[in-house]
Amino acid sequence: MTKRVVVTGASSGIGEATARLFASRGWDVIGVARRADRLSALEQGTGIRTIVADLTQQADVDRVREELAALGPLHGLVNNAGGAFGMGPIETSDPDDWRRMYDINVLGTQRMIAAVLPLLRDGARDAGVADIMTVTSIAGHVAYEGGGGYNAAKFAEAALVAVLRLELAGEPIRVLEIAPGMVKTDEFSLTRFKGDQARADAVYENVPEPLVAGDIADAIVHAMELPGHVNLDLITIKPVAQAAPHKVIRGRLEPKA
Ligand code: 8X3
Repeated sequence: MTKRVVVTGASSGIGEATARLFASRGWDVIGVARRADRLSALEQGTGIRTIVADLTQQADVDRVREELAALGPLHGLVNNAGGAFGMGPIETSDPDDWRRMYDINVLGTQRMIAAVLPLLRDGARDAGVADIMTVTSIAGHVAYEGGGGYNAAKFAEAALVAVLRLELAGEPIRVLEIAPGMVKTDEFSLTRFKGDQARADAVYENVPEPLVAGDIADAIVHAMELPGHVNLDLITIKPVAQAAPHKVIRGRLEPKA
């Protein structure tokens, strides 16, 4: 049986890598994102279908639900769309950045879950299990200076996942969270620093092997391909060089003499 999965934020980074990996492993994949040009590139040669949508807009999410309902049962939802805007202290943060972060990281995730739960229940009937995987962050679990609105949004998103797991208890639906630490992608830090490439590059400077999008995709697909009774629940994933959001080693990792 071919399983069907929806991946949000599929136009770049973790979402794109996850959509591609699922497709290469035989899943029927629908990628959702705002940028049409990137989504058509994702479709080329992969068999991935895409839907252009902004998950901060309820009308877009309603359209996504209609398009998905026409395809049939759904076996997985990967809530990956999100991001950080700004990294200033709370005292000087822009509330508009906070609002945008809450809107996409928290409300976008809530909207998608609400929209596709009936289809996931069809998938669970069909395959014995269905999955809701949400990509949060270590910033959803550990506060750090400058984390401000991103910490607040990701803590809220992690809380949403925890509540959902309680509310869906009794159904064959796994509620999973993956909380990545430092992942070097083209856009995460560039977006956070509003296009300042030098500041974005400095985040990863001399860090021995930060994670890359493919590492997170591997973990997501692994978790969702495990036998249906096994729930990885909360996956925290960091490069070895990162002990905490605020403790990152630069230079070589070496055993002590
Ligand atoms: C990104 C990880 O450490 O920058 O979600 O908060 S961190």
